[in-house]
Amino acid sequence: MSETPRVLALCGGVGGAKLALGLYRLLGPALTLVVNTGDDFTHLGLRICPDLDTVTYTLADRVNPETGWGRADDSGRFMAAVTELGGEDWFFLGDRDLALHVERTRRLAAGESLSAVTAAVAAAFGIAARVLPMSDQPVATQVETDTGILAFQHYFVRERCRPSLRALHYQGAAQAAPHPELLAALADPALAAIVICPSNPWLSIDPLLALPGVRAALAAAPAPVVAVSPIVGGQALKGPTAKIMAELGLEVSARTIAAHYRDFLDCLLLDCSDGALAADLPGSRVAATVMGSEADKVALARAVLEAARDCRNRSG
Ligand code: FO1
Repeated sequence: MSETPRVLALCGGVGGAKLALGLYRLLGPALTLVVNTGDDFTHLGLRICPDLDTVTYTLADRVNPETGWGRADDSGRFMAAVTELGGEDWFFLGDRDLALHVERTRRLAAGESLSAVTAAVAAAFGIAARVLPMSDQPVATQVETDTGILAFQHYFVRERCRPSLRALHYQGAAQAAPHPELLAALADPALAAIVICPSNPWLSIDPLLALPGVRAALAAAPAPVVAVSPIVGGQALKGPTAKIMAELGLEVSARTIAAHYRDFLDCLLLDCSDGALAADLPGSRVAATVMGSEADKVALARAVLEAARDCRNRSG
């Protein structure tokens, strides 16, 4: 029996994790996920890695289905006690979720790498795919706004993305080493596909692309690069993507996503509602990209893998 060819996917939090789950259902251990850590921060003395946790909880069937982040069946007794003490309660940490932050903080303080901690958590939850932080060194996304520079979670959660965004900075990215397995996978001639999940390109994918050598390695990768547009029918399904694009002076369109990834992109999957754009975007194709049900996630994952196979066949 032939082995399932390996696939690498780059992803952020909630939106990206949906496609990650679809890919995982089809590929199991043949999937490697490299996850944005630009949103990570230290809060209440704990190291919090929201995108890694969202992906991990999603693959482990433990994610809160209402929010898409945090744990299912969680409670808020710790948070209520923080509020009672007049503490910082703007970032919700569920009681069961808290265990992961405490355990990660303890292991990091004992000298373990973020990769090792992430792998241990994935193993404890029975996840067969590789889940990797983009780097073991800290990178902190900073948001330059009309009211000053804000740390990512202060902008995203505390200020609910209200300040107008002017620019993004990925502090520490130039000094951080990309995860060695990311560079190895990008150079692997046997890799079947590189998938860019429908995460926010500026908030979730650009921190990864800011790591030394990643853009060049993507451009030189033997495997086809397939991205799924997070813009559907000229709008973001959820989250601040459309607002951010408008504030950066960009057209809110899948066309802008294609332009953003043009250095390395082989195929952009557009939603059916954006089918009219396909004629202007060479290499693009149309799929149902709105992922309500698990069947939708698997169907989109299948469309992504088919697109990659067609790219490989075309290039010989
Ligand atoms: N998002 C919110 O909008 N409000 C929260 O209080 C919040 C808490 C939180 C706790 C743990 C975690 O893993 C994620 C959490 N998120 C929360 C989501 C997170 O801020 C964002 O979704 C990502 O950083 C963006 O991808």
